[in-house]
Amino acid sequence: MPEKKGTGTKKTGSKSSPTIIGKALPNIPWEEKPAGCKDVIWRYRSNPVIPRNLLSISNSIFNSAVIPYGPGYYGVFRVENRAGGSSLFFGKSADGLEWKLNEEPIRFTTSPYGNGRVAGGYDPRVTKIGNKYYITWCNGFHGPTIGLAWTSDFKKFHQLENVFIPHNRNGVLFPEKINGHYVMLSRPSDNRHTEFGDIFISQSRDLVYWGKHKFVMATKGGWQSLKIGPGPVPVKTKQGWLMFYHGVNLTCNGMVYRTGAALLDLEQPWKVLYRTAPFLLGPQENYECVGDVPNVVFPVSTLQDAPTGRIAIYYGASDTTTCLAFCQVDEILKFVKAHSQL
Ligand code: BMA
Repeated sequence: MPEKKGTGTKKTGSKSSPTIIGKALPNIPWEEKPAGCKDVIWRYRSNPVIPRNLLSISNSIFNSAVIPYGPGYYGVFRVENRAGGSSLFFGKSADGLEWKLNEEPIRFTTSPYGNGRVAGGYDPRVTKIGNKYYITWCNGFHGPTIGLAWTSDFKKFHQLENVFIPHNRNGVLFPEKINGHYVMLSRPSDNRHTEFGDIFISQSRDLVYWGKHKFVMATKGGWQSLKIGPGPVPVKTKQGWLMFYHGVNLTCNGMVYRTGAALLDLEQPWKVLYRTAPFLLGPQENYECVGDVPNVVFPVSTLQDAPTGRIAIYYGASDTTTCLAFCQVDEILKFVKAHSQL
């Protein structure tokens, strides 16, 4: 039946309908862009959010994933202890800014590799799909590969089989099934400080058997010339999946890690619609340039508030601390499109 005019039916495509397809998060950690700032991503004034020595045993706390839970936030943190080991720790916060971390690493209640085992490894991401929170991370298993576990309460953690055979890093699960498949971005690597790396996508019906592997995007000139890898869980927008990623170049002083953004097709996320030629965030502040690994900005998770388009990005700084930055979705999308080079 044709809609009658002027009956007050719901407007579609109105200017005010939010760009982010997702939930409201009214208590998202947020700071307005400082006056005079010309960048599309700006830093939290009180960075770092988490100092390296928050725990008595910690050498550094960085590259960590945060997710809304109940009225506040939960997170899975990469903690390097003072013996040089790296494992995943659980933490919580009421506001996303002040964090309390457990003193002990996460242990898997059930695991195909041995129940009760410590969650060793690094660079966790957390993705909510349905009622479960999935953790993907770089798991040591005859070389780095992608580990996978789930929890519904952050008290009991259940490890599943590793996703890939070595060597692979940066496994990032999309926050919903696409065409009936779980979909994961990753970056095949080697056993060392890999000097290559492109982004690929893999699919699974059951989170056990992975296939339909496809190429997504490769390195490019300048700041992303050595390797690239997916960062936070992609943000669903009306214009595509917004994927922040890290890009690396090699200098006479070592590797420099910066952040870019790309827009992927909603239905076929291996299709890149736009991709920034300039980086959006790079090591400039002292805490990003000086630390255990200098000149590293490594984005790992985002929070977003759909109605306002606010995005908070958690990133690791110089492999030492956890920091926070902010952006507005419409401004990012405009920038990515205006400066795109595929
Ligand atoms: C990558 C990972 C990251 C780290 C980065 C810079 O290979 O190990 O955890 O932040 O190197 O050292």
